[in-house]
Formats: sequence, C-alpha cells, structure tokens
Amino acid sequence: MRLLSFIFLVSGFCLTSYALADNVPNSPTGRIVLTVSGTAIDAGQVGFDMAMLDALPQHKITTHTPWTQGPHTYRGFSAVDLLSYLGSDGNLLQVTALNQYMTEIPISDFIEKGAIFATRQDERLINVRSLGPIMVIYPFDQQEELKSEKIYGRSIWQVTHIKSILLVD
Ligand SMILES: Nc1nc2c(c(=O)[nH]1)N[C@H]1C(S)=C(S)[C@@H](COP(=O)(O)O)O[C@H]1N2
Ligand SMILES: [Mo]
Repeated sequence: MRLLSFIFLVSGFCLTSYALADNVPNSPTGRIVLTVSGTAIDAGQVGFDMAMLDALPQHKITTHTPWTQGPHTYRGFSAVDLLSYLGSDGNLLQVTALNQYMTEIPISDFIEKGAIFATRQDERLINVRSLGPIMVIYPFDQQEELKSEKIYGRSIWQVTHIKSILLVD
C-alpha cells in the first residue's frame, strides 16, 4: 500500500514536470531577451523570448526597492522553474547584466528568500531605461533582513545572461 502511494506520488510529480516543460515553447519566435548556459544544459546555450519566460510558473512580489519610486508589483519566474525546465542541476547562478555587471546568486535565494526574475512591473513589460527587461527582485518589504549590502549586490537589473553552476563542497 505504501509502495502504491509512492508510485502515485512519483508519477504525479513526473507528469507535472513534463506538463510544465511541454507548456514552454521549444524555441523562441520573438526577440531573445535572455540566454542561459551551464551545468547539464546539453544545447550549450538556450535563448528565451518573452513568450517562453511567460510560460514558466509566475510569481508576484509587491515591494519598494532602493532603485525605484514607490511600491510596485513585480511578476516573473523563479530560477528553480527555469533550471528544472532546462534539466540543469546547478545550485548557483552567475547572472550578467547589459553593463557587464555580474553577480552570483545561490538557488536557495529563490526558495528560502522568495527572490524572482521579474519581467513585469505593475503588469507592464519593463524597458531597459526602467532597468528591464529582467530584474532580480527580493521581497524587501516583507523581510527586513534582506535590506543588506549582500542582497543589494545580488539585485541585478538589465539581466541578459544566466550561467548555472553546480558547486560541490
Ligand atoms: N545591472 C546592474 N545591476 C546592479 C549593479 C550594476 O552595476 N548593474 N550594481 C549592483 C550593486 S553592487 C548594488 S549595491 C546595487 C545598487 O547599486 P547602485 O548603488 O548603483 O544603486 O545594484 C546592483 N545591481
Ligand atoms: Mo554593491
């Protein structure tokens, strides 16, 4: 009986992840806004247009940030879903911006600290002038301890490339 429920659980999980991957278009048709490379990504580098990023599960954060006026509602995807779609087993991201600024973000920030890659601000696409098209947002208003230089340094905007790395200790 216990084995049977285990099998149900596992097959349920597989179906869910398959459905998720199946949901995301295989290749971009629009402008590529993000490239992703790294551990266990056989294709080398994968390009994403906005439609592909929108097909990942969406998460919302309403918060102030040190770089924007007033509270805004940010919507976007989690690194966890991005890596699971790509089949990458990385636990650390090297994230690069348009201005070549680079920062490292542990995957645990997307699970424990609730960080997201935001592609919308108040349901609108974010243009480069407004620090888009993709910015890393933490729920600063919800967790005081996020207001630190360490987390500000990880709050990268104008994101263009993500490299997934598997750190083993
Ligand atoms: N695209 C991009 N994001 C970035 C940076 C940058 O130079 N470019 N600087 C980072 C650092 S080191 C900090 S502390 C915060 C705040 O940067 P600011 O002091 O220029 O506002 O943004 C982070 N995000
Ligand atoms: Mo910084």
